[in-house]
Amino acid sequence: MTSRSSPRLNAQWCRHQQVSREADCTFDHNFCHWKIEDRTADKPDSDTWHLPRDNRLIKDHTFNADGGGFAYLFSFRSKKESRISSPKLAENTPYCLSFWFSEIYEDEDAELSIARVREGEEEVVVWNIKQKELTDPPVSDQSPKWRYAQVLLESQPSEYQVVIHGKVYDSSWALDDITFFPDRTNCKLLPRKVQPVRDDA
Ligand SMILES: [Ca+2]
Repeated sequence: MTSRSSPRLNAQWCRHQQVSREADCTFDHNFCHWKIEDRTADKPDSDTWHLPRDNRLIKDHTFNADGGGFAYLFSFRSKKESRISSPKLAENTPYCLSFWFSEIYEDEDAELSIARVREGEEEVVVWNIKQKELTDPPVSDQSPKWRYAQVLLESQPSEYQVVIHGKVYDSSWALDDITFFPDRTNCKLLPRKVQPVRDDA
């Protein structure tokens, strides 16, 4: 599994692999180990990130298949926000977080961001994009596109979580194929329009 000779390092390496696998998600059956933060008993699924049923606007990214398999947040002329949080990520490990996202319908107010969170500490936004900044290719009501994104999560001194925060007014965000690559530091910030990065690690 690894050529590292120290048993302690081997154990640490295996744990990092395990926690990153737990945080990976293709959304094909459920949210894996991710949690919808704002789900409440009296709130229908459609008010939060959810798995769409019979969505014909965009195909799932994993299999290019109709009928779901991605996380989806939409709103029709009302401000809506929803967050999903990852399982705990290991300390002392840099991760390259990669995922695919798409926007459906033009919406000046739509925004998507990723923050590093740890209990008792202020959240740190590490990736953020407004829909109006997506120009390559431009947003199209007729043919939404999956866009590749990645961001380096610097090594942290203690466990933490990642939160994906979607905001919409008159559109949708779709998310798919979240993958954490432990110890990969060659991890260019994508897409290029992403801002701001305030990771102070
Ligand atoms: Ca999928």
